[in-house]
Amino acid sequence: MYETLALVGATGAVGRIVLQQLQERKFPYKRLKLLASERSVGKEVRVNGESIKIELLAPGAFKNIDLVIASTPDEISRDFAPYAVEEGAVVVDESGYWRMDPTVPLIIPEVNPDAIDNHKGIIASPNCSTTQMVVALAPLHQAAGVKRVVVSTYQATSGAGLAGTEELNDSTRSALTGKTYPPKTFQYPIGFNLIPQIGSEKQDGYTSEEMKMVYETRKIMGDENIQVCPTAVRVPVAIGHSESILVETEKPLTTIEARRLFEDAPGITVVDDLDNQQYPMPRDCEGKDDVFVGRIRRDISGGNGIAFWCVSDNLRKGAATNAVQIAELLVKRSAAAAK
Ligand code: 11C
Repeated sequence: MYETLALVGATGAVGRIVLQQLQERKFPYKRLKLLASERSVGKEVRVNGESIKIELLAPGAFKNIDLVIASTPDEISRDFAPYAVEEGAVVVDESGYWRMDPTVPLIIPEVNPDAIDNHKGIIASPNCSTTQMVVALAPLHQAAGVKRVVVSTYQATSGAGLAGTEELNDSTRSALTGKTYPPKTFQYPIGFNLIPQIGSEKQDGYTSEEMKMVYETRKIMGDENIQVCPTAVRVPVAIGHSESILVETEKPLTTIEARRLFEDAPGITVVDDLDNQQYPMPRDCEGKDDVFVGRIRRDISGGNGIAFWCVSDNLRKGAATNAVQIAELLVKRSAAAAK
């Protein structure tokens, strides 16, 4: 049923990985169309040994397309997704535009796969910093009920696309050669620096990136009572978001219980042996699809709290991998329904 596929945004930081993932995971499509804005039309992209020309993203482009995976800025998604659905396609969207729309399921396949059945043509994939946190919180929530989360993120520059990574390189090079660097993508030079602002001011002194972590977490976990206090920070790392998370649960959890819950959960790899200096780091997680959890310990400040450290490749599980997993889930569900 999902045999003809369109990818919107194939040349972006995430789109490139979606293409790789479709091949690596042997996604069962018969025909692939690549769509983009005028700037990229006519460029050729090699997929599975075949050269595919990028076509224009415009009304009419989705006729005879079953499934779309899209990695575009919010405004592009706002404009094209409705006509893609009208033309008969199901859209798996990685932008932020549709995520909080009550008619659009927001899906992490390991966490809330059943919510996909309510889709009306658009399915949203969460923000990268939300995805890795919620994959890690889900098993704790199921066992002990998550009440409150305090999270600080250490987010890679590739979260801002190819331009973010270029800016990390240029700004680091400038700093090393004593030159001044005028930032273009970030608010300040990111080389040898940290920037405690991702996105713009949204509410009560929290940024748009931070508020995504609040609202998307509640929607995916299906619990409006979960309280999240986030601080999102950009760090001079190219790939791999890291998060320091303190979670307070309804029922108490020991460190051993929490570690076992993480170990048994799908999509999580535990790397946790402080004595032997084993914990997840972005360099080790780059190119991998799991969410990595370590430094698991009880909250010594009191209450039913577990503190841990969580790292994931923001371009993979944070974006491309989750979107391709959503597409796989659709294929699986439609095959099961056809039986
Ligand atoms: C960042 N998390 O690291 C952002 C990028 O809503 O999908 C992804 C933004 C989004 O800058």
